[in-house]
Amino acid sequence: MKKAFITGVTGQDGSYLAQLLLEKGYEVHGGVRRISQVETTRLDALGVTADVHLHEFDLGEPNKIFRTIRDVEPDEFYNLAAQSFVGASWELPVYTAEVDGVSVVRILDSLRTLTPECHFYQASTSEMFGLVQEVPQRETTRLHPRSPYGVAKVYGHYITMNYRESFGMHASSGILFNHESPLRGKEFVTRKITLGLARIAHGGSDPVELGNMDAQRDWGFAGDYVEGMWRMTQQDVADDYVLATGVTTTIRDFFTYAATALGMDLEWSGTGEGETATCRKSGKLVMRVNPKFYRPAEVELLIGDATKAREKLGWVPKVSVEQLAEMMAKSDYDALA
Ligand code: NDP
Ligand code: GDR
Repeated sequence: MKKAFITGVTGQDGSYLAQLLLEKGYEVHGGVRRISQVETTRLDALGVTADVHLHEFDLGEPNKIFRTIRDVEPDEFYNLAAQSFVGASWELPVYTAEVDGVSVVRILDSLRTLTPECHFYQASTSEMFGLVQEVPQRETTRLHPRSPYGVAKVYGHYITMNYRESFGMHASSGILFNHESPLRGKEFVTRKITLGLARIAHGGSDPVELGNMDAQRDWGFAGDYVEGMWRMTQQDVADDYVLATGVTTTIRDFFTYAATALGMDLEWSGTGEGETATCRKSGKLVMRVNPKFYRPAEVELLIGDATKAREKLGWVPKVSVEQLAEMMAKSDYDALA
C-alpha cells in the first residue's frame, strides 16, 4: 500500500485529494495546524476524516517538517498548504513568503535527506503569470507575479525545479489555474458570490459587495484538478504542468451564471465603482461594487493552455464554468434551506 502525505489536508484541494487517494487504496496522512480547534469540516463533508491519519504539522516549524517526514516515510508528498488568499498577502507579506515560499525548500531538503525516492508535488499557481505576457498562458510563459502571494509561489516553483535538476528528485510543479467547489473558502470570489446569492434567494436583503468586476479567470472544478496532481506524481519523469480549462470568464459573468442557477434574472447598470445588479423580478439590489475589495495590483486576465497535461498526462477537465457556478450556488442554497 502506497503512503501519501498531504500538507493542507484540511483545505479545499487537500480534502478532495485525500478522498481520491483513499479511493485508489493509499494510506493517507495529512498535516493539521495546532490551532484552538482542528477544523475538519471539508474532510467531514466528503466523509473521509476517520480514514486520514492526521499529524500536527505547521509549515512554520522546520523541525516538525523533518520529524513528520522521518516518521511517516511517504512514497508521495503533496505540498498543498499555503496562505492561499491573494488579497491577504499584502497584509501578511513576510508570513506569506515564509509559508508559501521558504517552507518549500525545507520540505524538499528534508525529503532529500530522509526519503530521496519520494515523489513530490508542489502547488504552483497561475498567479505567478500575473501581468499578461502571453495569451493563453503555458508552462513557458514568462512570469511576472503581481502580489506577495504570487512572488512567494515563484520561489516555491523554482526551488522545486532546482531540487529536481540538482539532486534528481522526482519533484513536479502543477501550475494550476483557479479551481473551485462547494468546499471553496468563503473569502474567494466565486464562493462569496454563491453564498451571498443563496442568502438573497432565501429572503436575505444584503447585496453582495465585490471589487473588480472586469477581472477574468479560468475557473475549473477542484475535483478534476486533484486528479491532475496525482497523474503528475505517477509519471516516470517529473515535470511541470499547467492545469486549466482554456475558458476565461469575468467576475460579472460568473455572478450571472450563479444567479441564473437560482432563478434570478439580473439587470446590470453603472460602471466601475457605480456598478450594480438588480433582480428584475423582486427588484432587489443583489450586487454593488465596494472599492475596499480592489487590490493594490491586479491580475486582469488568466486563461491557461493545458495542452501538455492533456498530451502527457491524459488530463482533461470535465466541469464547465456554468456547471461549476450552478453546482456551487445550489449547494449553498440547499445548505441554507
Ligand atoms: P485552502 O486555503 O483551501 O487550503 C490551504 C490549506 O493550507 C489549509 O489546510 C490550511 O490549514 C493550510 N495551511 C495554511 N497555512 C499553514 C501553515 N502555516 N502550516 C500548515 N498548514 C497551513 O487552499 P486550496 O485548497 O484552494 O489550495 C491548495 C494549494 O493550491 C495552495 O497552496 C494554493 O496556494 C494552491 N493553489 C490553489 C488554487 C485554487 O484555485 N484553489 C490554484 C493554484 C494554486 P487550516 O485549515 O488550518 O487553515
Ligand atoms: P485569486 O482568487 O486571487 O485568483 O486566487 P479570488 O477568488 O480571491 O479572486 C479572483 C478575482 O476576483 C476579483 N474580485 C474579488 N475577489 C475576492 N476574493 N473578493 C471580492 O470581493 C472580489 N471582487 C472581485 C479579484 O480582484 C480577482 O481578480 C485564487 C486562490 O485560490 C490562489 O490561492 C490561487 O493561486 C489562484 O486562485 C490561482
